[in-house]
Amino acid sequence: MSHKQPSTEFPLGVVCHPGQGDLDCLFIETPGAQAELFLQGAHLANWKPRNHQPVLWMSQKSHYTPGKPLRGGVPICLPWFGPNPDNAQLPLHGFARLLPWTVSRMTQSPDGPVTVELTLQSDATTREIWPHDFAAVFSVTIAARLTMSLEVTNTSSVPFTFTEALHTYLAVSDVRKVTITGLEQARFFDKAAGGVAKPASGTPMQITGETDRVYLGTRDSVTVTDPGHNRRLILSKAGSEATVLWNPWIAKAKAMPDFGDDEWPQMLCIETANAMEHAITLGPGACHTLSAMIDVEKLP
Ligand code: TA6
Repeated sequence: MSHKQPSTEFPLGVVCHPGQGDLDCLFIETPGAQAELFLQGAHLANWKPRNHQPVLWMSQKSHYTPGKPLRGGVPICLPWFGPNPDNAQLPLHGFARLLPWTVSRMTQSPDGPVTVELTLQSDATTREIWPHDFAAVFSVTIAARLTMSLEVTNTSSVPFTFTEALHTYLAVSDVRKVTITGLEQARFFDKAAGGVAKPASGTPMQITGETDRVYLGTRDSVTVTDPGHNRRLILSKAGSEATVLWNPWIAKAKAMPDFGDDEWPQMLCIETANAMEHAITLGPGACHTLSAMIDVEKLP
């Protein structure tokens, strides 16, 4: 594990040791929150702000196996979201979530929040799958507010195009009883309905069946009001033009080996993305940053 260790000192409250499945994991405790961050995929698997229940959902059936995606938390979809547009045999949501990332920096601000930066760079393995040179940096600040950013730089001499998402799995008391606001004015691509473009609904959203939507042209924050957990989750973002909403419901949950049959009511994915018509093209040396923030408020 030594090659993955940062050259800097570990901030107070951060330890690195094998997590589930013996995968290298940073366990982070700050005055405002606790978190678990796996080096494989730079995968945030837990964020629990002090005095709140965990905000991220992890499946009890998740794999914790080198080279297999974790089910839950915040998978990083990169350099493509969903199926690869040119080759359906390539891994869904790209390879970034399957590879070990390197801790490149850890800092602590005087009032306690810890920021960890992990890096993934193109190499012979990634070039075989995706013939471009890039550097990706995932930065996460663990505090009462969760702040994540994904910076992608084109380190080659020709332009490339990519799509991406922070595929955030939120823990909810019962997905049928939460209300989602902030997407009312956005048109969307409805994958659960077979892949059709639909106009903005104009109303807050409630989940009543399998849901798999890519909302387009979205910059506003999204709020999930969850009376069962007595809280509101507010997801804001920057550098992102798409928001994905996903719940597999009954049949799809059963079909996934790494997803418990009865777990679907307890999760809701709200993903900060650049996908479909919002794919990003970067010229040589250019970079793009997508950021996502989560705040938790108790209901009055
Ligand atoms: O973001 C929604 C989605 O693209 C769905 O279509 C669904 O398949 C999900 O991601 C999970 O993908 P995964 O590869 O992690 O099973």
